[in-house]
Amino acid sequence: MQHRRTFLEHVAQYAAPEDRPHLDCLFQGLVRAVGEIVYRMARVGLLNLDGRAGGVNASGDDVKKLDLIANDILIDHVGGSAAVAYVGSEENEEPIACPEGGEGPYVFLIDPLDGSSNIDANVGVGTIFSILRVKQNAASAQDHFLQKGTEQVASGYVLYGPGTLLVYTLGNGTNGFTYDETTRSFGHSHEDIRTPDRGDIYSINEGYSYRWIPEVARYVNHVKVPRDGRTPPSARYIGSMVSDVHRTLLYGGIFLYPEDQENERGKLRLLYEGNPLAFLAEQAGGAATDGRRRILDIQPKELHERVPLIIGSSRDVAMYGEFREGKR
Ligand code: AHM
Ligand code: MG
Repeated sequence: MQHRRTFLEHVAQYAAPEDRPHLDCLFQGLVRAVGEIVYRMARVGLLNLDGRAGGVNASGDDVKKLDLIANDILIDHVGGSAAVAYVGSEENEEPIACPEGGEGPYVFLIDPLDGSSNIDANVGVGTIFSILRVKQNAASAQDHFLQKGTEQVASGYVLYGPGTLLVYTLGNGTNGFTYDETTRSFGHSHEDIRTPDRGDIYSINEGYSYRWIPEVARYVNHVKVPRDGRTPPSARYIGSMVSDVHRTLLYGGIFLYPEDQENERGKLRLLYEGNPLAFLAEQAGGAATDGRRRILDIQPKELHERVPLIIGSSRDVAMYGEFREGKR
């Protein structure tokens, strides 16, 4: 196999000099954590890590589901690095203070296993991460996390699919790497990902159409009809957002998880899902909004706050905005 630049080499080349040693330390922990998750992911049915887990095994030990195991692995390996002062996770109510990284420059945010309800069906799932700097004069641990997405030092996801991919940005483009279990490293496989400015795929849970707000219904009805001699659109909704967003970044189109008549903020979390994916999308030339505002400009008020998320090709996201604002 051709030798490719590794993920850690890429970070060393493109991170700002003051961040380089700290990011290297953090990402070494991430690569180790991914190795452990991949090992288990490939053996879910053999290690009793599927939906049947969650009780007590024959030895009386707690059997944890893979999303909780992934959470523990990431907290151990990344939270255990000297670069990380706090970890915030979709799985934990409160921020976790990291003794090793008490003086570390970063807070690390994770959705440890997004789409985990799909694991039993062997569908691709993902880990989403975001890195912020610790705040000077923070009033509380939570205060470190309540920063706009524009403040992210880096973000990314790991997609556990037929291959394991890591896609990340430091704010100078979006790049993808493929995991090689034999060397336990990621090789550069997707250089400078660019999302087409328009796409032919829309991705939304149509099962919720009974509770859509009228603006969403009008938009979806509009995109379904081929216009201007363009390719007829295709619907694709895996229900595992990292897979859906990864496809959208590569092929173009739009992914929508909007607010609806039952959930006025939608489902997805601003800090653990919205911000990191929005940073990646923008760095690939795409866009991400809540329908009205750029995701990265939203000032978070709570650690687990939810946000409508519309992400993908810039022209498609802009057109959704026109429908959402009632202009069309
Ligand atoms: P999770 O973080 O609890 O896994 O929820 C997020 C997931 C996304 O991966 C996916 O896009 C969405 O939930 C699917 O939700 P729904 O079944 O409501 O369409
Ligand atoms: Mg999630």
